[in-house]
Amino acid sequence: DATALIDELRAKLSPRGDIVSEAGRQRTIALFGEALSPQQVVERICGDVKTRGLDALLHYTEKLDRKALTRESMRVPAEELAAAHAKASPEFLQTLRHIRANIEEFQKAILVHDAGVKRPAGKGTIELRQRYLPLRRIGVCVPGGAAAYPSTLLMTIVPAQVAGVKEIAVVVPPTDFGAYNIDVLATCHELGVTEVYRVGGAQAVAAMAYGVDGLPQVDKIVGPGNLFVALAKKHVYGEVDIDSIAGPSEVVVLADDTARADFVASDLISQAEHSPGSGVLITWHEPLISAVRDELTKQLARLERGDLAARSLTDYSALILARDAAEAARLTDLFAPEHLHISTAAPEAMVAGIQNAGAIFLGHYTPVAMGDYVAGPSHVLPTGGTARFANGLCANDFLKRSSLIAYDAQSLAADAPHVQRMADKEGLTAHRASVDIRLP
Ligand code: HSO
Ligand code: ZN
Repeated sequence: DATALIDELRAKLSPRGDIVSEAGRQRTIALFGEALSPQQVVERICGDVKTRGLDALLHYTEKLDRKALTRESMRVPAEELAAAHAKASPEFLQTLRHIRANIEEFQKAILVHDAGVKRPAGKGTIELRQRYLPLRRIGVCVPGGAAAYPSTLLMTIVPAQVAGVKEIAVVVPPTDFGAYNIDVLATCHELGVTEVYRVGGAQAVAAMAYGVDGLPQVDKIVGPGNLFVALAKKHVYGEVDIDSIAGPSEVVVLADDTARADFVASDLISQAEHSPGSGVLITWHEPLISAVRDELTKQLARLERGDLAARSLTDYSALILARDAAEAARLTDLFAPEHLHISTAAPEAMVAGIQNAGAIFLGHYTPVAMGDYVAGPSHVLPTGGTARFANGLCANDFLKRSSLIAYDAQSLAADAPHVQRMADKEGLTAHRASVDIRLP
């Protein structure tokens, strides 16, 4: 039964911090002298960074990432960023600029602006306004374990810059796919980011949340990461703001009889390639199921990361036959995917019936990769079923708002009776007195 299958997939895909794996047992015993769950590991690391600061950050970087760094060497020197940029090919730089311009265009278009009302009251006026200002300083997590992600730099930093954020710190693990990756460093330089730190994991999140010597505290932490990064962001939330708790990448492909099996298979594999990642096909056109299954086998065999994608597809994926389009939409809402690809003849008509999806890709010629890399909306999106209530990252997430309220003597007098009555109800006499004292 499809509903049960989706529940089961959801359970497998949500980041779980309470499970102690055998590998985890061994590693945590070596590090902490006892077996701990990922959740407990994160609590230890964050607590330690909070109290011991830089020493703890460097200690965990050495133990977990096998890199002995210092206050100075944990920060990528400006010359190294410039050198990486100088070595970048003209084509790569052109692509970075093209993508940056696309993201800027879209994020500017959706940026919210100050708004308010002028309300006449008695012989006076009440002026109300909502004012938006950029956050002062943010921290960006960039993964560096399984692959290098210059695209994630673009998809987090450009929206922040559009919002007007001036100080941006990037943390990226000290790995070949991370802070020693020339494309990652070149992208930082191209975006004008000068603060890049060779730290990752829960310790990097904690350092940015609490601030340590050499890495000042930020106001908000964004960007994806592994389970430890996700749990650490959840842990420090409240001390700083965070974007969301990111889990494995997911796509649901909704397909009708106009969908090509080879296209659909390529879409499922592309998110599974993130490893772990999930690809779910939901169709009401029965022949597509076996056609896609055959295509998956064919395409996986010739892919570079085919074995990784294949493992994800066996563990986290499904090909689901729905009764009709309406049931397909209902199952999609239940799964609440990070990405939804509507591969049907009239995708716009289907969109109207779907409530829960982080990003929606319309039509046969809009694979998720277009959004992952080039289109303009951020690829940092709600996963794990959180699309039920959470949103993809955008420029507005880097703004904070204050409400501005202004009365004059006349409008104060006009509204005074309402304050008096409410203050009396609540028994807060000083509130009332602060109005009474201003009345003629
Ligand atoms: N699909 C990923 C983003 C990404 N894809 C980065 C390629 N590079 C999460 O939405
Ligand atoms: Zn992707």
